[in-house]
Formats: sequence, C-alpha cells, structure tokens
Amino acid sequence: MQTTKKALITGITGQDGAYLAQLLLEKGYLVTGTFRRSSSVNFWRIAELGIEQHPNLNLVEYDLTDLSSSIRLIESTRPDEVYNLAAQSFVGVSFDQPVTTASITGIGAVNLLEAIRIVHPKARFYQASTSEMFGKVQAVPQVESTPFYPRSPYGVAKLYAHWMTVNYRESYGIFGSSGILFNHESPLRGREFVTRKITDSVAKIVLNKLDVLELGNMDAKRDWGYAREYVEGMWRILQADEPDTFVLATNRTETVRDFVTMAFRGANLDVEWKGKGEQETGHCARTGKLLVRVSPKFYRPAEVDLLIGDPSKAQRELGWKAETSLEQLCQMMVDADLRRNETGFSF
Ligand code: NDP
Ligand code: GDR
Repeated sequence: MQTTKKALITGITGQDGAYLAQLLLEKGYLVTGTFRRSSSVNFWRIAELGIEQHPNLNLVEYDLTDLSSSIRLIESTRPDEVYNLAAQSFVGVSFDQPVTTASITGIGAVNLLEAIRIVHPKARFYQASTSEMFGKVQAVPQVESTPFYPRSPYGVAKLYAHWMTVNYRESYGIFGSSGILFNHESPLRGREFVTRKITDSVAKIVLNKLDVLELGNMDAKRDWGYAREYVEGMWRILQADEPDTFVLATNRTETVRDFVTMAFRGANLDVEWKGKGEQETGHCARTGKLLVRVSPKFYRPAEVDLLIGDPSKAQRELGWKAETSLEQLCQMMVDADLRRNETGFSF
C-alpha cells in the first residue's frame, strides 16, 4: 500500500516555497514548511494561494543557520523529501552582508545535509542552486557542465552549497540533487527583485501613486521564466531514479530595459528611450512625460551581464519544459499589481 509522502520545505514564506507547498499539497503530500521567527511573520503568499489553513500543512519555526535545530527538525519530521529553498536570496544585499549571506545561503545547506546524514540518510534532498553561479559566463548558453564564475557573495555562497550537495551525494550516498534554476518570477515575487519592482511601479505610475521608476543597470540580460513551472521542475528532479544536477531555464534572454518596455505596454503605455548609461531615460511616447530614469544607487559592485540557460537535459530526462512566454508572465504580473494597487493591498 502506498503511504502518504512527507515533504519538508525550508523557506515557505518565499515565492518558491509557497508555490511548491501548493503543488505538493495538491499531490497529496503532508507538507512541513519552515518560517523564521520575527516580530511579524509574513504569510501573505500562502494566504494568497489559499493554503495557509490547509489540514496537511504544518508550519514550524526554524532558522537554517542553527545546526542543532536542523537535526531536531529532520528527526521530528523524518521527511521523504527535503527542499532547501531558504536563503538570503537577494544578490544586491549579499554585497552589504557577505558573512550573513555565507552563513545562511552557504553553511545553512550543510546544516541540513549534516542533519540528514546523521539522523535520516534516506531523505531525498533538493538544493536550490542558481544561474548566479555561472556569473561571468564562460559559455553561451549555459548548461550543467559550463564552468562556474560567481560574481557576488550570494553566488559564491550558493556555489559552496552546490558543491557540498554533490559531495554528500558522492561521499555518503545521500540522494542530494541540485537544480540550477535561472531567474523565475511571478506575482508572488518579492518587490526588491527587478521584475516585480518594475510591474509594481508601472501599476503605481498608472494609478498616479508614483512619479518615476528608478533602476540600476538596464543592460543586464536575464533568462526569466514563470516560478510555478519551476517548482514542478524541482519536484521532478527529486522523482528521478538517481540524484543529479539539472538546469531549468527558458533558453530566451532579454534586457531589463526590454522588460520595462513590455511592462508599460502591458498597462497600455508605450515607452520611448533617450540617452545612454546614467543619463538614459524612458518617456511616455504619447505625452513625453518622464517615466523611467537611472539611479546609480542600484548598481552592483560586480554585475552578471548575460544569462541564458539550455534546459535540454531536464527536458530529455525529466520531461520538463518552460511553457509560459515572457510576455504572458509580464502581463500576469502587471495585472496582479494593478489589482493590488487599486485595492490598496500590495506586498
Ligand atoms: P525568497 O527570497 O522569496 O525566499 C527565501 C526564503 O528563505 C524566505 O522564506 C525566507 O524567510 C527564508 N530564509 C531566509 N533566511 C533564512 C534563515 N536564516 N532561516 C530560515 N529561512 C530563511 O526566494 P525565492 O523563493 O525566490 O527562491 C527560493 C530559493 O531558490 C532561494 O534559495 C533562492 O536563492 C533560490 N533561487 C531563486 C531563483 C529565483 O529566480 N527566484 C533562481 C535560482 C535560485 P523570510 O520570509 O523570513 O525572509
Ligand atoms: P538577480 O535578480 O540578481 O538576477 O537574482 P534581480 O531581479 O535582483 O536583478 C536582475 C538584474 O536587474 C538589474 N537591475 C536591478 N535589480 C534590482 N533588484 N533592482 C533594480 O533597481 C535594478 N536595476 C537593474 C540587476 O543589476 C540584475 O542585473 C535573482 C535572485 O532571485 C537570486 O536569488 C537568484 O539566484 C537569481 O535571480 C537567479
């Protein structure tokens, strides 16, 4: 008789944690999701997905940086599958907080791997690796075997966690898999990340709640997909016969500027671009009103200029493929932010 599977998701209050919890609950899993203690814990994402009160969802307080908590968490939940999504995930902040980032995003993963090795080595472990590990890219498009060259404390910390996952797989036979995921976005994306900052600002400008959108480097190119599809990929990675590493991406890349143009178009405004570098501005094609300008305060000390992933291995071995176009994704985010800003409810 098939028993109900148990999954542990670290970082359930984040974008991916919320979507993955929803997916696993739909698949009949018992899900434990971890959140951090704070003065005001924010469950808005799982609330928006309607799973906050789900009878098969158990929410537990946990900090990834604490080894003994990690051991007790694995011991008390004894999950079949562990999805390590918790991280200090904002690249910009990692330059200001490199040690905290190393501790959470790097060592945190090892705390969980150690806990699994010590108390429950049968658990399957998913590590949320990232295209930021490719950094200053050594090949285009990037695949699983492309050499890494991270360009931020975040990328370096993730690379450490990635190799530790491979190492625990090879040293101790732990089912440790790694998904090298390229940027994935959604209406549940945090507002500090560029796509959501753009769609939220477009909504605010249209509704006269904001004057001008200020951005950093608009020449950066990213491979943006839809988060809901990427969590399905995470699940498939842990259902494979053998632990392995997989790239999940769309194989299309666009500049930040292109995304801005697309987002304004999604709200029926055409943008005309003028100037270059720090002087670049975007204007309403109809009225000439200033809509976008550059602010160097959003520049990073080192930048990742171009990311584009080739997900052929995931398609071939897992049957996974990104389906939602960037235009559809952007429109979905603009519509959600227009709705939220109209009702005054915007996280
Ligand atoms: P988010 O930033 O939205 O979520 C991160 C989660 O980690 C939050 O729940 C956060 O809790 C939690 N967290 C942070 N620090 C700790 C800690 N010390 N202990 C326990 N939990 C902690 O990230 P995403 O959902 O976008 O991404 C999920 C994972 O995938 C991350 O590891 C990210 O680095 C990685 N990734 C993301 C990609 C993307 O494009 N989204 C691409 C590739 C990899 P709190 O709410 O309290 O802050
Ligand atoms: P990224 O995402 O660094 O790729 O990491 P982010 O959206 O923060 O930046 C993408 C690109 O946009 C440029 N940019 C700006 N970025 C932000 N946040 N704010 C701005 O105002 C701005 N202006 C220009 C950035 O310089 C960058 O080039 C995300 C995170 O989710 C990571 O956790 C994940 O691992 C990677 O994606 C894949």
